[in-house]
Amino acid sequence: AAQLPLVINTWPFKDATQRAWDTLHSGGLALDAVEKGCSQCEFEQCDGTVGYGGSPDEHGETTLDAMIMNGNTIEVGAVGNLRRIKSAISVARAVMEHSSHSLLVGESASIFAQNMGFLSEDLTSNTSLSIHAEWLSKKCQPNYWKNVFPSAKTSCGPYKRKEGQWSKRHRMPAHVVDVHNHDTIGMIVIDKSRSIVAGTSTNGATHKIPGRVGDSPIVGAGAYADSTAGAAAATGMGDIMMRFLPSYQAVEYMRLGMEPTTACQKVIARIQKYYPKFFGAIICANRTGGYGAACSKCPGFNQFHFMVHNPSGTSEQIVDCI
Ligand code: SD4
Repeated sequence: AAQLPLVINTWPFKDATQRAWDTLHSGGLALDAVEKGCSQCEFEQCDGTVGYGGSPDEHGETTLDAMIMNGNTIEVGAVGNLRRIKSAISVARAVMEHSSHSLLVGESASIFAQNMGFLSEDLTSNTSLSIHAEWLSKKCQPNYWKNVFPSAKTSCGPYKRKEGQWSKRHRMPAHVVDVHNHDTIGMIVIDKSRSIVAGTSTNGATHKIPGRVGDSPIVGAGAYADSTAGAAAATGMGDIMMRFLPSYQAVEYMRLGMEPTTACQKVIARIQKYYPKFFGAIICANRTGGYGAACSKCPGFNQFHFMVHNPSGTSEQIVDCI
């Protein structure tokens, strides 16, 4: 049976779940719980795909995408392509609370963060440097995109790009989000007062073209929250998923009375109509604390793991992909 409060997040990022739960337990609001939970992953560099030191872009730089949405007020703060600042979710919250804007990007977002007192630091690590160096040393990358875009040619690194020419194939990043290179933290928290907050944090897609912003900081794509209906958060191939506003869609399905699991499945099925082998998953929670998840089956990905914490305890849950 549905119970409140509820913390649910993508992937088995247990410490993030615990941190969010502890935040609620010590009197924090849903907003604080989502911020602290996602911060925990940024700090731990969950799977190398959240926080600093992972997913280097074509130039070897790690940049971060994050958002937070308050489902009571429908306020949002987000950052895309954030440079040199480790705590992306907290900067997103600062955008929400200390500006009248919803999304800041790139160097300007970093300057905003610095002005707000966030520490400016190098986001590269030995790991991200070696991922980048290895990629540069290879002539052509294994083309995961073939599964998604059957017509795609082998995609190669930036050295193959002719100056000033942006052919169709070069619009695809050489090697981006796949099952071995996944993991945005997406988190939904419902506190005792039934406030619903959703958030995301990620370092995006490996070897992305500098300037690429994924789905995670896009309202309705990476996450959505409306305390009168529910919330959702997505993970996977952001370049594809953001075209469907999956989180918004899932919340709207729940508003119409659909069960969370069904809402998640319908969203995944819609994307599959256009991209049958895309890699992605979504988690959903309705306003009473019911929750669900769904994922898209693709090579190497049959099951999706996510975390749940409510008054009955904490558990890692597994859903079979459709
Ligand atoms: C992105 N959605 O930037 C993110 C990455 C991700 O699981 O979630 N991977 O596309």
